[in-house]
Order: sequence, then C-alpha cells, then structure tokens
Amino acid sequence: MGILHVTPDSFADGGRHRGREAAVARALEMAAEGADIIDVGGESTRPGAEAVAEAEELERVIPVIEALRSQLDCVISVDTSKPAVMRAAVAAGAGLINDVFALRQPGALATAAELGVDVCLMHMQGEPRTMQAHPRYADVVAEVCSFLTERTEVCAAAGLLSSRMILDPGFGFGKDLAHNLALVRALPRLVALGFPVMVGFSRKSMVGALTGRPVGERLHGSLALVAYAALHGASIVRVHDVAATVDVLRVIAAVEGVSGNG
Ligand code: PT1
Repeated sequence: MGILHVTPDSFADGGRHRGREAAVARALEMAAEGADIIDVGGESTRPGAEAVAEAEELERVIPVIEALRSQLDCVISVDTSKPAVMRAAVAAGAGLINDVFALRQPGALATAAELGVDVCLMHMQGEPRTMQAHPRYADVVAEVCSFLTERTEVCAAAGLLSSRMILDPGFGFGKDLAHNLALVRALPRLVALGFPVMVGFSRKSMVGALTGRPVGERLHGSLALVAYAALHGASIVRVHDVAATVDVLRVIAAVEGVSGNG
C-alpha cells in the first residue's frame, strides 16, 4: 500500500489544482513501482496533527480519487474517519476504508456497513493531537488484541462481513518505543486472530528512535521492519517508499517459493 497525502500546495495561485495534479502523478508512479493499493488521505493523523474540517477533506481527496479511478487498476483506499468522506470516496471509486479510529466516530460504523467495502480497523490509544503524551498499558499486546477483536465483533454485529476486515495494531498511535517493539514481536499473535494484518512503520519516529536518524533518512530502518513483518505474517505494508519495499517483498517471496518462478 502506497501512501498518498493530498494537501493543498499552499501559498501559490492555483495551489489546490497543483496539489491534486502532483498527487495523481505520485499515485501513478507508486502503481508503476508495484503498489497494489493506494491510500489516499487528506487529514494527517501523525502525532500532534490538528483535525481537518469535513468540507476541506472532501475537497482534497474526492477529485483525486475520481481522477485515479479511470487511470489506475489498483485498489483505492481512503484514509479517513469521517462518514461523509467514506461515502463520497466509495462513490468516487474507493474500495477500502482505512480508519485509524476503527469506525468509532459517530456514524462511521453504520456508514461502512451500508457501503459494503473492505475496512481496515486500527488500534489507537487516545487521539492524534495528544496520543503521544502519556501512552500507558498494563499489557500492550493483550490490550491491542482485545480491542481489535472487540471491534471485529461490533462491526460484524453492525452488518460488516468478517471477510472484509483487516486489522492494524497502529504503530506510533499512543505507543512508546517499547510498546511498538512489543507489538512487532507479537505479530504472529495478531495474525492468529484470523484476519489479514496491515502494518505501517514507514519513516515513523520508532524508526528514528532505533536508528538515530531524521525523517528523511529512515528508509533502511523502515525496510527492516517491512521484512520482519512480512516474515511474521503481515499481509499489507503501508509505505512511502514503494519501489524499495517491493524489492524487499519480492526477494522474500522468492525465497519462500511463492514468486511463481519455480
Ligand atoms: C498506520 C497509519 C495509518 N499511519 C493505518 N493507517 C498513519 N491503517 C496514517 C510517528 O511516530 O500505521 N496504519 N494512517 C500515519 N501516522 C503516524 C503515526 C505517522 C506516528 C508518524 C508517526 O512518527
């Protein structure tokens, strides 16, 4: 899954148009590099990020999804927690709702059930603006597993198909380095819950903490986590650096004998 941030190109005339064009071009590039899914997001959920208004998020992501639908044969994912954005994105061609709130915002669960597309349910402690202030767990792995299991049950009761659910432990979402590492080590337990597991470490502060490197120099550390996750059962990796990640995954697939090359 390639990450596509759609933000207006500020301080320039026609910034919105240019921002859209740049996003579409980057999506096509990621598809050519081997991405199977493009995750389109108009609201940052990184630590400390402020919320974006619904109308603004719609203006950012919907025209890009519309443009991509006709040019791309990847699955288009929408990274949102807002029911109106989910609805418009699916109407525009999105086939996956990636919700860092795991459909806990008002109206999101009923909307996703009605839309009938795939959903990624992610664990987060707190909310993006403040989640890194005091992450606290008695047993982070047990708590993440029980949260995700409960969300699959709530979603199933609301009418979502289990076969359309993907789980994500939410690296960096209300978790310190020890919590994140415990969850990486516990990937087989997450996989054992019986759903495809998605992971996102790309350029995150956990990679910075482990390597001592700034955000622009975290590719190699991110790839190490991609390889570890792939070898421990993760099904989807959410990344900025698609070409490098595809190389890692192709090599692992070949060694494991699933490449189709004998
Ligand atoms: C993710 C994810 C996401 N991450 C899913 N969706 C982000 N399903 C956005 C840092 O510590 O992992 N899974 N959507 C981006 N969020 C973060 C969080 C970015 C933490 C950076 C950090 O640096």
